[in-house]
Amino acid sequence: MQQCYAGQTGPLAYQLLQPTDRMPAHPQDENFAMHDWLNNLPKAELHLHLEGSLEPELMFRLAERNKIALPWNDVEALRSAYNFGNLQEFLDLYYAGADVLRTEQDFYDLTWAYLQKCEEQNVVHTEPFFDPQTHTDRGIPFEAALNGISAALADGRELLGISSGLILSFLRHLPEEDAFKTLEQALPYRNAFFAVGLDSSEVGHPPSKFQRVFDKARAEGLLTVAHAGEEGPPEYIWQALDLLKVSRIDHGVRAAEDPKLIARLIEEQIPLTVCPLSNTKLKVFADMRQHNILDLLEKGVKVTVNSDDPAYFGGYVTENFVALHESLGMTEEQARRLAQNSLDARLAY
Ligand code: ES4
Ligand code: ZN
Repeated sequence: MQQCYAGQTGPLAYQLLQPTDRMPAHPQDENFAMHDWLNNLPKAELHLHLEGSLEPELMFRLAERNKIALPWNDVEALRSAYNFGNLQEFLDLYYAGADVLRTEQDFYDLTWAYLQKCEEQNVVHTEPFFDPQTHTDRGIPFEAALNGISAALADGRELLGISSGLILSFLRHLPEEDAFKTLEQALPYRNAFFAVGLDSSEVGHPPSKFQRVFDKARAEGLLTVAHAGEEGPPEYIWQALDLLKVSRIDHGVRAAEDPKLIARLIEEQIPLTVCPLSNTKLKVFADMRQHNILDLLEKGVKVTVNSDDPAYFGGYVTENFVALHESLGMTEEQARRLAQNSLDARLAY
């Protein structure tokens, strides 16, 4: 019999809604705010770190449950620490926060909370990342993380009608050898994920460092994706395409500096999973008004809108769409194209 993970606020208490029940109303209806229209637009999320969806409230609850002392007094003190000058400053806090995740139930609760957000925002399909090394390096069994996450994704499919596929992501600041060990550890559960990815500190850790482990993953029938061109140069995007043979680029906004690369992304319709709020919170762009996502869209690049680490960056997918509307004047027609791109760029079914 399947173990019951959900508590009082779990799936059984949750009202079932099919995505098709909530097709968008038209924004010309005066009473219908753009926020609601964007929220109701059916969309897929293709760039989301489950560890980055750990909201401060849940972090404190899990710390209490696992008898862990946090270095912040309360949720407000923690939230006020969310001021980042760059990617590394964020990653330091993100790894510290992930320390409250200890048991299979913790990983279930984390994933279930994220899926409830998807349901609220009409995210009908999601392809989240998780970072096994963030947990195994702290002595947490690989199976605790994978089983908790997989059980929640299965409940999301069954109870919320949200389809999904999991991406196992390697930490690029660690040696390739460690990524090999992680892949070996994961292969007995080959059916629990469909792709491997590459994340963490980008600059100084080019995709070429992971060519052999990605070769091995592809030989096992896994698809590949990689973070590239977030803080790193366009060269890292070329490497992700040519050496790691990725199906999508995560972030990729620095491709704009290389016209030949842009031509290739358009020609081959390679999706970019862009994360606008993340990019401004981590100072990839100084201000949302400088973000290049709509320029890329109008050039014909297959860009999508994603939340990356929503608990840390100020919002989920809807809030990212709203920011593009408010700061860049994204139109209804552009929003539809961005949402359609996300559905077209799905890799897992
Ligand atoms: C990440 Cl924004 C970002 N970049 C690279 N690695 C990450 N892991 C979680 N968020
Ligand atoms: Zn990311």
